[in-house]
Amino acid sequence: MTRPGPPNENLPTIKLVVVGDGGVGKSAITIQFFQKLFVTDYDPTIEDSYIQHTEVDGQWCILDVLDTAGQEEFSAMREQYMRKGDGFLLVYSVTDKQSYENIRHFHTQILRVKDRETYPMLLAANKVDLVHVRAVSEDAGRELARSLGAPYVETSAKEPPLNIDAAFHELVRIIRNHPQQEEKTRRRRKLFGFKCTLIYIAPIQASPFAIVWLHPNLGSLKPASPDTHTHNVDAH
Ligand SMILES: Nc1nc2c(ncn2[C@@H]2O[C@H](COP(=O)(O)OP(=O)(O)OP(=O)(O)O)[C@@H](O)[C@H]2O)c(=O)[nH]1
Ligand SMILES: [Mg+2]
Repeated sequence: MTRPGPPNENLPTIKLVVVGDGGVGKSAITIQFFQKLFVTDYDPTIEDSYIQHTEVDGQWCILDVLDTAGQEEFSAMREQYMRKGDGFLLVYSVTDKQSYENIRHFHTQILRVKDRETYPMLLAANKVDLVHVRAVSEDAGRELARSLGAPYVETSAKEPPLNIDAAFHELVRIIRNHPQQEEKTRRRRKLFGFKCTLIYIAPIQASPFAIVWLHPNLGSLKPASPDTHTHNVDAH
């Protein structure tokens, strides 16, 4: 008997964002999850998007995954994609100590952009198949995860893949179970919900400075949208 496919209507869309340093395997993990193949070449990503119907614990959803750029020259795009994510896969490579240390920066930046004390995240220690050049131990990885308050998973995108589906599914579970009580977890309250900005105006008679109150929606300039490639993949 064939299993029923995904229902056509009212499926929730869950947006996952894969972050981490350049070369740690974000694209390899994402392509292994969506296309079931291992990409051996390193082709630095600018931004790629993948969409697929996925069933996790008997519940279907539309999984919208953003594979981001790890290279430093694209770091200006980070805040923009961080705003979009419902949950984040924080990836480092066990062969690259610096990528492990940089995870804290991604974690801090996500919480700041989201203005929360906690947010759904999963720490993935990738390339564990490369045992002979491993530079970050499992203990160190678990310790980092504990300090960030995120679950830990060891992954390999290389054949045979290790914990790739498990990582994405676990992140969906974390998002589903994360309380939506925005107000309670706000890191700081803005005074009356407004931002205060000091601007310089032309020197007239009185003070050359003026205090200007900006509504939050008007207070930030959004950078231009980067080129985003979208891949639609069949359900598996
Ligand atoms: N052995 C092994 N190699 C991997 C694994 N994951 C990725 N790689 C290799 O590491 C290199 C970089 O992988 P990418 O997935 O392109 O890295 P990335 O994090 O997407 O890099 P950016 O797009 O620059 O941020 C490629 O040559 C991959 O084949 C893994 O689990 N095991
Ligand atoms: Mg990439």
